[in-house]
Amino acid sequence: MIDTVDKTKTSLRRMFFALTLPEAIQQDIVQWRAANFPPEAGRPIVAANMHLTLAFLGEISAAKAQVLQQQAGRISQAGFSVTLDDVGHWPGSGVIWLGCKNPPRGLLQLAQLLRSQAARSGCAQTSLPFHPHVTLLRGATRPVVIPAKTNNQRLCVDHFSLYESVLVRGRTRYTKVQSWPLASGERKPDDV
Ligand code: 2AM
Repeated sequence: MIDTVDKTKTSLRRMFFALTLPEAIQQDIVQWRAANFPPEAGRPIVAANMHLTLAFLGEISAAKAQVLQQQAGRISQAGFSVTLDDVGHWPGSGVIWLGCKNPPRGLLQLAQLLRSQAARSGCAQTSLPFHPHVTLLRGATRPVVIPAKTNNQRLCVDHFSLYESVLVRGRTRYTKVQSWPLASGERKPDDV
C-alpha cells in the first residue's frame, strides 16, 4: 500500500500553461535588467526560464495532464501581440516583474479559458485577478527603485505551451511539454 502511494507521488508533475518568450527577447530583458537593478535587488531568473504564465496547474497526475492537454488542443483562438511596457514589484512575494499596462483581449481570454478548465479539473486557482507578468527577480522583499520605463519588448504570440518545472542539478528548469498554435489572420485593432 505504501508502495502504491509512493508511486503515485512520484508520477506527479508540477506544470503550468505559459507563453514562451523568444530567445532574443529573453536576452534583451537580461540586459535591461542588469542595467536597471542592482545585484542586491533579488535573485535573477535565468533567461531560458523567462515566460508569461497563463494558468498554474500545481502538481498533477499524468491522467489530469492528459485531460488538460486534450482541452487545450480544442482551443480555437486568434494570435495577439503583447507589449511589455510595465514593470513592478510585489514585495510580499518578493517578485519583480515585467507586464503590460493594457493586456490584449486575446491574452485575457486565453488565460481565462485555461484557468477555468484547470479549475474544473481540480487544479486550485488563485483568487487573485490574473495579472500577466514575466518574473525577472525573486527574493526581492526589500524596497527597490523601479525604473520609469521598460524597453517595450513586443511579443507576437502565435502559440501557447504546457511546461513542466523540473529540478536539474538542484536548479529549477522549465521544460516545454507541448505547444498549440493560435490562429493567424486578420487582427482587430483592439487585439494588438
Ligand atoms: P511567478 O513567476 O509569479 O512566481 C512556474 O512556477 C510559474 O507558475 C511561475 O511563473 C509562477 O509565477 C507560477 N506560479 C507558481 N505558483 C503559483 C501559484 N500558486 N499560483 C499561480 N501561479 C503560480
